[in-house]
Amino acid sequence: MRVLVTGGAGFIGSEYVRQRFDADPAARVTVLDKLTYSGVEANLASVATVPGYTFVRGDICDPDVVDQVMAGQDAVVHFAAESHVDRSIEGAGPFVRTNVLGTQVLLDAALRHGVGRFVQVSTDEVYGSIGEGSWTEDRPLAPNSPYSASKACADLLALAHHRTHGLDVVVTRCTNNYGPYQFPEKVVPLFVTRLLDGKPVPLYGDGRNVRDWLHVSDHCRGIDLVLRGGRAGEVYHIGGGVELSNHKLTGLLLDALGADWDRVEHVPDRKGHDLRYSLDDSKIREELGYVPRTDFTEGLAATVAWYRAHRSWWEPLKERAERLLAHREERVPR
Ligand code: NAD
Ligand code: TDX
Repeated sequence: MRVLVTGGAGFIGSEYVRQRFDADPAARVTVLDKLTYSGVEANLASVATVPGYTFVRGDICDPDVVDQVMAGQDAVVHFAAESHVDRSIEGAGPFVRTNVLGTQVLLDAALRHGVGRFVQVSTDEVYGSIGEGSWTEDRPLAPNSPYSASKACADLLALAHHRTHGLDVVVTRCTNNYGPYQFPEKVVPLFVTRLLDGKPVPLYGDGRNVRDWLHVSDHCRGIDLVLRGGRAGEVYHIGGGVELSNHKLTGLLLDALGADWDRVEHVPDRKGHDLRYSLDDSKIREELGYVPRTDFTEGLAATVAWYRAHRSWWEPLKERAERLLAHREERVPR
């Protein structure tokens, strides 16, 4: 199967590509990535010389580039996106452009080239926030941030291409990922790298917001199951089954780094901050045999150890990651 992976130089996309070549060294994968601030070509260094691997630097919003790379592909796994909620609050433009327009450009090209399957990688955030219980795949979308609104829009466009044109589309929606190679703006790598640098960590609001944590390798195995066995036109949830408040997560990270609560700065809350996300993922478990394999305690310890051992990976990215933080600090004096 020839697969086009968009956003393959990012956190989750690069794990997917590495995993695919680990499973099948003869795999054929083309990565299309613009290398925005969060794209790091070195994330794919371990596969760079594999014969079936091709890297194309390009924008998913560019119809000419997309047309060229789409030719001859059997499937698309679409990760490319603007992915950080806080950045979408600062400005929604790039989110609408890449997440909505870019997805439409890809869908149109996939249709034109008769691509056999299109996997739209999405998020639990499209449902909004849930106080109790868990969302099933048929729940209405009610996104709250510009990021999640743009992802919801992309999901609907993808499903519309299935219903209108018969394009073989499947949508995956997952919970919060953690693991190696995550850009140090998201809460786990931001807190770990700041603690390693002896700096304070900014905990938003009262820290009671809850997220469900999914190891990136389990997420990518789930995506691959959906690529191969999911039913066209369907949505599949991929969960981690580990719900933690941000306060609890912060405590675990402080313990892992041997730091105390005096390193935590209680900062003003994120605007429109969703209280809790929770997915019911029994559909993928029952239909496709998905089971997350990574124990959270072990996965988090391994992730902390990875950041400890890979300072040369994250240090050059910190300036890009923290520019937003610095900008916010200027606006909201503490
Ligand atoms: P990331 O920010 O680490 O990676 C995004 C990648 O997309 C980067 O390599 C970037 O260069 C590329 N990209 C951005 N705009 C592009 C464009 N216009 N053209 C081509 N490439 C472009 O993000 P991630 O955390 O790896 O997320 C991947 C996908 O998974 C996204 O679609 C995101 O919405 C979704 N997702 C992420 C999480 C999470 O916890 N990280 C959870 C649920 C869903
Ligand atoms: O500095 C911080 N302090 C803090 O308290 C940051 C960056 C975050 N937080 C809180 C906000 C959230 O409740 O931690 C929680 C997790 O925040 P993020 O890492 O920014 O993730 P989240 O907003 O939950 O979104 C993530 O999961 C769903 C990804 O970034 C999305 O791409 C994905 O769709």
